[in-house]
Amino acid sequence: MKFSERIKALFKRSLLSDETFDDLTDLLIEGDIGATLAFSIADELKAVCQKEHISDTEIAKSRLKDLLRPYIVQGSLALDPARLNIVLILGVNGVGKTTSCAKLARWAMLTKFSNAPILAAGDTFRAAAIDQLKIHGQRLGVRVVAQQHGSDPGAVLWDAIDAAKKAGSGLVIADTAGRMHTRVDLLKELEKLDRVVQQKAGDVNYKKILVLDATTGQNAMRQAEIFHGAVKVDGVVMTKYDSASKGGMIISVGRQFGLPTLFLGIGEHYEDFRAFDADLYLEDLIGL
Ligand SMILES: Nc1nc2c(ncn2[C@@H]2O[C@H](COP(=O)(O)OP(=O)(O)OP(=O)(O)O)[C@@H](O)[C@H]2O)c(=O)[nH]1
Ligand SMILES: [Mg+2]
Repeated sequence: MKFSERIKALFKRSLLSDETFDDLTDLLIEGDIGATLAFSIADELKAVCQKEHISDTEIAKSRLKDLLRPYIVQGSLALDPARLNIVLILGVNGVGKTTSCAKLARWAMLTKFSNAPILAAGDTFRAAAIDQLKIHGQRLGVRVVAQQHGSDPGAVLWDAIDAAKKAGSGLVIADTAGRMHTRVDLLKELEKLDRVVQQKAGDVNYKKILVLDATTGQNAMRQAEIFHGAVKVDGVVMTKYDSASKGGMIISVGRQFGLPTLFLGIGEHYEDFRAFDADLYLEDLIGL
């Protein structure tokens, strides 16, 4: 059952008993909002309900929403129309990085931020990755800058930045290889790539987006900690929100690391991509 449906079911009980609040704690923990926050939110809600003599479960649910809202960090990508924007897409294997690159390129065209974004095939590690991005580029009518399999991702990025400057394109979206957050060598490589962009790119608006898969739950916390620790991430895309029964982990990530959520991936198609809206997310989560 979806998280929101379970919250709904919980509040369908006619009585707000101690058990209700205990069950709420469990449910919030299972929903990945983090144990500490789950306990404190359930306690606060109980206190509010007692103080205000709330017995109506709908009102209690709405108070729950009020209590959770401050913990949801919404952000925007903050692209700069006056400069070249470079967006580096990062994350562990298979979370949806390449798909998100393509979705983001489409989003940039749709919102008229850029009619000619450039995709950089920075995943030179996995054999099929370059072709995968090229196929997206063809479908979307977006130029893809790539080198051979096995080449240096920094060099690919540098090519893409060069091409964007020459073409007057305002936006480079760079795919990167999936790397497990437990592999120190791969993280070092990412730090190097980050330095290359910072040193070589000049006056650009440089953003790093971490892709987190909603179905991985609390493991996302560790991923955020390590990637953010390595290269200072600007925000998060939560993918596969459509296949997750919950999605509370962005609340923990926002609370723990101050990382805003920028977009939600809600399916496999290009259009299954939304700028993150904290209020809508909360309504969906709590099931209002
Ligand atoms: N349901 C759903 N599937 C998604 C979403 N985003 C990506 N996917 C799927 O997840 C799978 C992996 O996506 P990729 O974009 O290749 O992931 P990646 O992070 O680039 O993978 P690696 O390059 O191997 O690390 C594909 O089957 C995508 O269609 C999403 O928001 N919802
Ligand atoms: Mg990929």
